[in-house]
Amino acid sequence: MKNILVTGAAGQIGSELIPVLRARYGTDNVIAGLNRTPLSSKVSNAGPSMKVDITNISDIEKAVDNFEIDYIFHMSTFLSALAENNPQGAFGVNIAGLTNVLDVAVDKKLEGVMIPSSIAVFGSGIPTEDTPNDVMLKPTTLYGIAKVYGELLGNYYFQRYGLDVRGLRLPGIVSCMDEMPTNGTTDYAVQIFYGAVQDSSYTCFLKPDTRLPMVYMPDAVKALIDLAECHTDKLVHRTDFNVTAMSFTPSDLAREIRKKIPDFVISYDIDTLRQSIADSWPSSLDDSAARLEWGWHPDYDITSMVDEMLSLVSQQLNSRPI
Ligand code: AKB
Repeated sequence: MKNILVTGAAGQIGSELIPVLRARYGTDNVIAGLNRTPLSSKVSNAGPSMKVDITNISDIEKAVDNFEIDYIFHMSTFLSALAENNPQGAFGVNIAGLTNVLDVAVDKKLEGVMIPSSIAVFGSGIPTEDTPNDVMLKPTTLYGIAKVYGELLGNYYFQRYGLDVRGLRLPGIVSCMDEMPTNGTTDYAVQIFYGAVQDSSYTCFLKPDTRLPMVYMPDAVKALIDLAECHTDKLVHRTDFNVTAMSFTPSDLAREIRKKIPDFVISYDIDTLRQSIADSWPSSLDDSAARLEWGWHPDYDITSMVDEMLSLVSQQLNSRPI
């Protein structure tokens, strides 16, 4: 990888991935591709950026030509609840846009593309605890269907055109940032920290016992880069690695936060759409394929993640020190 384009640069993951890639590959060699949302200052002040609407193939072609791109981290996506609320938009970005990215990568003979998948690929008829990597995929959400399409199309472009497409199934991602996730099902696990630091309280839209797999952002960024950089000979899977670091419920997370903020109170006001999406996803994942094939191992568990999140959010909000 010499010159890298990151699509979805203004999003939850893109805005955290870019500074790490720039530190590794050089500021001028990592191009922030964004569409509507403005870039966070961390990204915009530091290096090149360009408007890339992935539903418009010529935007992707121009970015690749102008910056002599040889690798794309394709991070733009409509998250789960947003996709249910705006199916046309989700078709455009998550299916047509993804296909555009892969088509440009083949035409311009790029070295490779990273396309993150999600725990949303899973649906009914499989174990929900330690869900294995290789099971039947029957998602019930548009977002999940599009992610299965991405995994399969990525494998197909590898077999058919030799394009090195890789991807992993990210769980919910906890992060402290300028950019909040936009209408995902696991967003509560970010919002809760802002409620805890600001008001010692949070109203959660999922039920107290909804257990989902999760990862802290520095580990998610590490996973994306490690998978992109690992030697291809090591890979048996390509676009569909389960990846996880922890599994918890809203009530587990509240208990952990209470260790640092004893008066923290959680209440519940259930969002039926997001609850039904969460209920269709696994509670925990078996990520042994990722561990075996490219050495995945998370650095953070729930306790170290909560400690760091509370102190970062508190610094960010310039509020009481935790
Ligand atoms: C969402 O909640 O939609 C995402 C995901 C798990 O893919 N964070």
